[in-house]
Amino acid sequence: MKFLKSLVEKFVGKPVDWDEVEESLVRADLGVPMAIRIMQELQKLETYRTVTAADVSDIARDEIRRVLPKTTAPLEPLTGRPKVLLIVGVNGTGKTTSTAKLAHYLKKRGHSVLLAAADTFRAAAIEQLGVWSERIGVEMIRGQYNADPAALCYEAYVAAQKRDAQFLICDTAGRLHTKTNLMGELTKVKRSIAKHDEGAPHETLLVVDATTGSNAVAQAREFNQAIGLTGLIVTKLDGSGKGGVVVAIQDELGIPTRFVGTGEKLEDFALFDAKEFVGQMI
Ligand SMILES: Nc1nc2c(ncn2[C@@H]2O[C@H](COP(=O)(O)OP(=O)(O)O)[C@@H](O)[C@H]2O)c(=O)[nH]1
Ligand SMILES: [Mg+2]
Repeated sequence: MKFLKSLVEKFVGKPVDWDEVEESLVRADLGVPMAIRIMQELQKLETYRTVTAADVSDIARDEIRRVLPKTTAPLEPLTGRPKVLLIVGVNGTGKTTSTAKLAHYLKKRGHSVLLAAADTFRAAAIEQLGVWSERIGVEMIRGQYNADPAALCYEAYVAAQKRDAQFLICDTAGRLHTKTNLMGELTKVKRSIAKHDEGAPHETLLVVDATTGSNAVAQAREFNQAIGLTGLIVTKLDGSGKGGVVVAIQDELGIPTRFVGTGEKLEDFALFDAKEFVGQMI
C-alpha cells in the first residue's frame, strides 16, 4: 500500500525527478485524471520554488482526501423486511469469500443473515459458499446446479422474510463486464428481487480485485452502466501493495468503497476507513 511513501523516500533531500513522479502516480492506479491533477498542482508550485518530496506527498494526500468521502455508510438493517445485498463482479475477484466475510461481519454485530448461493453456473461455487455458511453458522438457500439465479433470489427473499432475517446476501456468478447477455441476466436478478420490494436490492456491491489496477475501473464502469452500483468491496489489498483503484473509481465514477478485504480469512475484512487508507498509502 505504500506506493507513494516509497516514491517520496527516494527524493528526500534532493529535487524531485518529474518523470519518476509521473510514472509512480500512473503505476499507483489512481487514474489518469487524478495523476494529471496532482502533477499540475506540483508544477504550479514549481513556478515559485523547488518542489520537494514532502510536497509530492502533501499534494497527493490532499487530492486523494478531497475525492474520498469522509465517512463510509455502514450497513443498517431495515424495519420489518430484509435488506438485500447483491454481490457482483468478474470471476475470481473474491465475491464468494466477501459474501461470507460480510455475513460474518453482520452476524458479529448481532444481525440475522441469510445467504443465497446464486452462482449456479458451477456446482463447486454452491459448495464453496455452503462450506462458509456452515463455518460461520449462517443458513444458505441453494438451488440446483444451473438453476435460474433470478428465480433463486426470488425464493431466497421469501425464505428471508419467513425467517425474519435482517439481511439477505446474494452471491452471484462471475461474469465478464463485456458480455452483454450475462449482464442482462443480472438485470433479471435485480428485477425479480424488486418484485418483493421495489427498493431491493438495497445495495449492489461490486467486488474488485485491487491487483487488477485500471481494469477494475473498466469493470466498475460497465457494471454501473448495466445494473447501477451502490458501492465497492475492494479485495486483495494485502497482496498488491496498491489501493489506487479505490481512488480512481471514486474519482471517475463516484462509486464509494464500502468494505476492504485484506486476506483470505473471515477476519480479514473491514468497513472502509478513508483516513486510515490514505495514511497507509502515503
Ligand atoms: N489475499 C487475498 N485473497 C483473497 C481475498 N479475497 C478473496 N481472496 C481469494 O481469492 C480467490 C478467489 O475468491 P472467490 O471468493 O472464490 O472469488 P469469486 O470467483 O469472485 O467468488 C480465493 O482463493 C480467495 O481466498 C483477499 O482480500 N485477499
Ligand atoms: Mg464465487
